[in-house]
Amino acid sequence: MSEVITLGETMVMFSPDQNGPLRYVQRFQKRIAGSESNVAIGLVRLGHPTAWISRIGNDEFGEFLLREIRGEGVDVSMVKIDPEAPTGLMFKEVHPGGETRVTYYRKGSAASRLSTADLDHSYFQTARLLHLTGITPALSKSCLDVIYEAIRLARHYGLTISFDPNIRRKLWTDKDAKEIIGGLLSQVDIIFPGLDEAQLLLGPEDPENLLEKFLKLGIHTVALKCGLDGTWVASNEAKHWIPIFKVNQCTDPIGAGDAFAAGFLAGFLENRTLKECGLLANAMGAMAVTTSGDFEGLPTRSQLEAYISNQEQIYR
Ligand code: KDG
Repeated sequence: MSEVITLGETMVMFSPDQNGPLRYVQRFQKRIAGSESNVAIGLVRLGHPTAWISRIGNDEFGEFLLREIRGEGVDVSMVKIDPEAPTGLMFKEVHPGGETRVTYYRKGSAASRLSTADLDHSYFQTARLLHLTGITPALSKSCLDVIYEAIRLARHYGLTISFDPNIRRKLWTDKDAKEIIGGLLSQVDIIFPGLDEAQLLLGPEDPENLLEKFLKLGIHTVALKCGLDGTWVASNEAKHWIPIFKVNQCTDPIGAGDAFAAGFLAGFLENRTLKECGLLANAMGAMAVTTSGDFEGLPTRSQLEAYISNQEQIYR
């Protein structure tokens, strides 16, 4: 049985083979993109059995993404095929200077029709941790209900709940994100906000005040990602600042946050100290950006350990 359960939408992602407006692009690479399945793959590579719950359409794109995620060793036995809706798609557009924009074709997708009936209680009985993101509640009303029900089941069966706000401005307004995610905060145990997300949720404060505010809400562990300024990790017992690892070339930043979450959660599941969890998370994030694609750069355990012992951290 899986140690971790996660749920959400994964799309087929088309990545252009040249920069510039998509109207001029002739060729794309076909990959997959989904925050929660990225975390699942990251955890499996580090040795933590993980299940991913979702829906796919009854189409070739659904078959493709399921085969990819299953091929990475994630338990996909709870994924349902929805004959009435397509698998969601996403296109990347890379602008000069490397800025990446995304266009979604996911409204009404199979995964946006995820329902509380898709949650198998027997999985919650045996798992240790539930990982959720703020993408799922933005997809539809039924997805929001799934989030509430998953939290209820996790509480009932004693699972730790981790949450990455992952605020996607193409999916909802800041006001809705603040209201819905804000309402979930007191239900989660571990949170991985970026600094901008934390400020949107709790106000324009500095990192240390934000840590305090999250802890006051009853969240027991906070890992606040401050980009090149490193990561702050805090619990009621400890607080540390962890520098980032030096990255010589950032090939593709998308997926770094998911890698970070996978590293941190692996440390948590292994009862590592807060500081060690933060270090694993930063190393995973740094490794992920060196490769194209959301999850392709995620390391195995031995690759992660070798990376940490050989790399330089940036203290200023
Ligand atoms: O975290 C990476 C994700 O943003 C990407 O894979 C696509 O899940 C995705 C989303 O909904 O934006």
